[in-house]
Amino acid sequence: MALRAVAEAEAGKFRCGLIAIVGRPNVGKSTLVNRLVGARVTITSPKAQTTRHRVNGIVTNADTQFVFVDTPGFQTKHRSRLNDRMNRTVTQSIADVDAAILVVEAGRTTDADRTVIRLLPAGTPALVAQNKLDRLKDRNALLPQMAELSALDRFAAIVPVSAEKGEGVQALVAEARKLLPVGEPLFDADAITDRDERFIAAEFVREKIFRLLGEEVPYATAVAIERFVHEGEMRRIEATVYVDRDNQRAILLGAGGAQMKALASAARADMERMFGGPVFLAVHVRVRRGWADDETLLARFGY
Ligand SMILES: Nc1nc2c(ncn2[C@@H]2O[C@H](COP(=O)(O)OP(=O)(O)OP(=O)(O)O)[C@@H](O)[C@H]2O)c(=O)[nH]1
Ligand SMILES: [Mg+2]
Repeated sequence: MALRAVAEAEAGKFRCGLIAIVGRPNVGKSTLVNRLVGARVTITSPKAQTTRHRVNGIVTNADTQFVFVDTPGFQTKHRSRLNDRMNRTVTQSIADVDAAILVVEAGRTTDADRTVIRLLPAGTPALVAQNKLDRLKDRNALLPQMAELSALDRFAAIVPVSAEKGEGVQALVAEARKLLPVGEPLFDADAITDRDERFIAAEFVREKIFRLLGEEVPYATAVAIERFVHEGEMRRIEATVYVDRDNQRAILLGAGGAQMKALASAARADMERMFGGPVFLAVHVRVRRGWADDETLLARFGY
């Protein structure tokens, strides 16, 4: 069948597929996934390297199921086994998807972006989202970036968006649909993520650490859920935050435990909203020197 005939025959059919969201750290990949899904399924913060896992955000409508695969920002500096794992998560994620969306910062292409472009498998159709459009004072600044990216002859479309404000996101979704194969849904129509409450609970704690603490401590922490039980309507959750050194433990706790109290209370509020019921949350802090290079601990954190 000629290509046009195939396209026409498939036009009205249900489509479903995985779309990896990739890019350098901090360009807004997770914010975009949350915007696409309409819920906070993956954590975000102003700091680079917030995302450490692959997380699916699922959107189902009358004719399509989109499985958006959030990935860690691709690192160009390898300093630990954790960083190696995060990069491996990116390369593995893009190896088994139907399409990819490269997220760049609107108007600014860097060498780190170019490195990510080289990682995209040749046969995988891809789009570019020029994100943070709301920050651009002059939209003409989009043009040189569009020219550079379209000259690569690699992308089916280049779409300016603001993940934060929502502008352009519907246009991106329309382009993304065109890249998906005809097929039955992989997840239930009401699913928004493939991750369970235990994972989400740990991530909400980690998000608060990234948002509330300075430049050092977030990168020295990992979170494990020790206990997650239902008691009637209530979820009783015990989390342990691992840090690398004693002084980081002190910073995390804060004077009289005030920092930890604020952190746990913000994480608990998010969990209650997401899980739709009361949560009792206890957070402990433990020092484990060198955890980011310790295979056993990394496995325990799911990295
Ligand atoms: N102004 C503006 N800020 C945005 C937009 N999208 C994301 N941000 C901000 O950019 C920062 C990084 O967002 P994330 O979604 O965590 O970025 P990421 O690419 O997932 O980062 P990593 O997981 O660390 O690789 C956050 O402070 C977001 O609020 C946008 O469209 N406009
Ligand atoms: Mg992220």
